[in-house]
Amino acid sequence: MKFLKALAIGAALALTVASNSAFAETTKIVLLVKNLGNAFFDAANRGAQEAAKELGNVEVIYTGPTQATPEGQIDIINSLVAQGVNAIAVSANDADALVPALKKAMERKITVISFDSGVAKEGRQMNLLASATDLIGNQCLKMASDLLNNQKGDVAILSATSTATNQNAWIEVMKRDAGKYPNVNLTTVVYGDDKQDKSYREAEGLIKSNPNLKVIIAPTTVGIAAAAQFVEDNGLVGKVLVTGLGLPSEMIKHVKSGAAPAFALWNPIDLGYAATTIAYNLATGKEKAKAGGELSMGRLGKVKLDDDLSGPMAPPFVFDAKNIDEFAKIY
Ligand code: RAM
Repeated sequence: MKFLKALAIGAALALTVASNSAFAETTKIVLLVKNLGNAFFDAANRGAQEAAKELGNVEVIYTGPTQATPEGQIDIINSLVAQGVNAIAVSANDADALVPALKKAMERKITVISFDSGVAKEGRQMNLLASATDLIGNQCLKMASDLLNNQKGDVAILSATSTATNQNAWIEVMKRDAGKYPNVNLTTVVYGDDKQDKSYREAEGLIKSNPNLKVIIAPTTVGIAAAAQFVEDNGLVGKVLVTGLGLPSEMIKHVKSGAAPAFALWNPIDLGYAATTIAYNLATGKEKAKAGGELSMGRLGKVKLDDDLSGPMAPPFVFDAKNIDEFAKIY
């Protein structure tokens, strides 16, 4: 009898220990970025690691392909599904191509969200936008218009990859709203694939093929720095001006040289922090993504979701000679 009682107590104890340890299990959240070697995503990872520390018992796995291709991301998603993780937060190289692999992940109870560059609705539980798409597109047009200084001029776009969800959405807005900035004559769009060398050569191509080109808008941190470098290397400062979306730490020298007097961005550290916090809350069942609902972004407040289950963070912020020293130290 005594023995049986001891056995029962032992079993009960084992159960408690098991359920406690299951509760204390580490939540594995993957930050799957467009490509590695991009300082913008390295900054987002800093925010993701900060969120992991704050949440406790969270491991953030920072990964991505070496080239910004959907194929590279699909291979990684498939291996993450096989290995078993709790959540994937992806910045997509293609809105649709990733959907089948991500659907498989969700069938295996892996939480999937997109951030920065979105996935189509059926391939994720929510999409975190750095900023409202209309605001970003119009900010780029306004900076180009201001740089033209009341003169009419040709303006070309140097983008990232041709399938990037975020850049394509911003370019669509720029094409739609260019008429609101009458001195901006939008000419062409080229793609540097978020590679420094290809972006540099594409900037060269734009300038050589159009002697009247006045401004290059590069809505990518890789493209804008490469274009400004080309302008500087070829003594074209003042003749062709560069603007778009850049990382202050990479752009400080180009602001100082005058190649890129003003550009915009949001805080990439906050973006990674928010994506990780949202992924954690969804993966642990603390929150659910609903159209018209809100999700917590920890120290950053809440994001409101639209019918597409997408929601924007803060408006873009403009950097120029007045504030670049301060921000280049941070990201
Ligand atoms: C590049 C990437 C990223 C984009 C920034 C502005 O680093 O393309 O997706 O948000 O630029």
